[in-house]
Amino acid sequence: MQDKETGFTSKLVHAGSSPDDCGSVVTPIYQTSTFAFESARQGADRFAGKADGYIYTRIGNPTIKALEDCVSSLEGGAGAIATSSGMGAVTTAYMALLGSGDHIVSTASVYGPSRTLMEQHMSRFGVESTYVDTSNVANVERAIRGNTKMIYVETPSNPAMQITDLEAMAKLAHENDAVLVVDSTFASPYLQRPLELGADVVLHSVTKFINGHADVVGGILIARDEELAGRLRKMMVLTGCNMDPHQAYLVHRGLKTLSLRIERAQESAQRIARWLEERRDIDWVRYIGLKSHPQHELALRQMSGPGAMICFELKGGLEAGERLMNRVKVAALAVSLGGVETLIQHPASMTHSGMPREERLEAGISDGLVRFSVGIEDVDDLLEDLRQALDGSPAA
Ligand code: LCS
Repeated sequence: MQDKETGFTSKLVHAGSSPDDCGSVVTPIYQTSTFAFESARQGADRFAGKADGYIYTRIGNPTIKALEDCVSSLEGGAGAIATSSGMGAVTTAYMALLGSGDHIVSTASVYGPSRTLMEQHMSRFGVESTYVDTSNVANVERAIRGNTKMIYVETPSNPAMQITDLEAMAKLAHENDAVLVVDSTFASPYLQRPLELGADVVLHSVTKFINGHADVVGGILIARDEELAGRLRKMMVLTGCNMDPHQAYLVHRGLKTLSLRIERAQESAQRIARWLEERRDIDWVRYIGLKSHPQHELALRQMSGPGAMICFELKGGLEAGERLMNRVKVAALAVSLGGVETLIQHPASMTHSGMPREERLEAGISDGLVRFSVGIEDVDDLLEDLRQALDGSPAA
């Protein structure tokens, strides 16, 4: 069956894999650094791009390719490039598509290191940047300059759950001869496919929902067309931030259950968010699936579901949040997200502690904001865990 004819979950299971000579139904781990040529001519032709075939694992490897082909098919891209980490994907996108004198407009509340890399390091190579609240299209319009070459958005954003209108961003980018790059980590391809909405490049930290089992760090870029995919691959190969075959095998294995995992976690997240919203000791809850989310409608127009990420603040602010985080027993107090296990963390002192406080507040990350990544445990256990942590007493 052709990939195009199958549904999303069938693609998850089958796309990219083809039985090897032994008939193995999963792509084996080609744990090799290099591939022998049949002749000097064949080696030369592969280097010259005149013949297909593998050369060296930093350039390409069958286990890595199986994962790349699967994710590219899920996103509807022309090609995907797996990287050592999500930050490897961010670095590759910046370095491949920007140069000295270019300008980028980006989401103020992007994952902290994506912004730090741009403002503190790409700037040393002459790349200019403006960070705005991209959930308001007019802010982006105002920030665009003659030398703007990239609009880089993260939607939903980490951890503030701000939503950026991808169709509007694609239109703005293309009217200004810029590319639209979307960090879609929080949604995964199951809930959001930015290329279908006009984006040029999508990237993921596969550490999160795509792998889903908290045992691998990795990243991936997916390009709209082959020319872009080629530029991104060349940069990945030169910077050396390739994925490893064993890493690729684990990510591909985890990926196969993406839709099942998200469906389960999302159903629980919806219940937990509603439960939190009703409690008097919670100041506010932000979850895309709640009508109280300021961009509930836009989110559900460009995403097929609200996902598994919730953020909230307790009335007692950070102190109360710390008490909650120290008391949970089922949820783990840990950074990262998107895995089968529920995780809780405090962005202001953990994932986003590298951001100046003023920038953090502007990005919607208040001092007391707690981020909750819902896993696939029994929802009643998660609710009871939160209840005992908030009330500080066992159930009567
Ligand atoms: N993009 C987003 C939206 C992320 O959340 C992260 C990591 C990255 C890129 C970078 O990916 P990595 O290199 O870690 O694979 N976010 C993390 C977080 O929220 N907690 O720990 C890591």
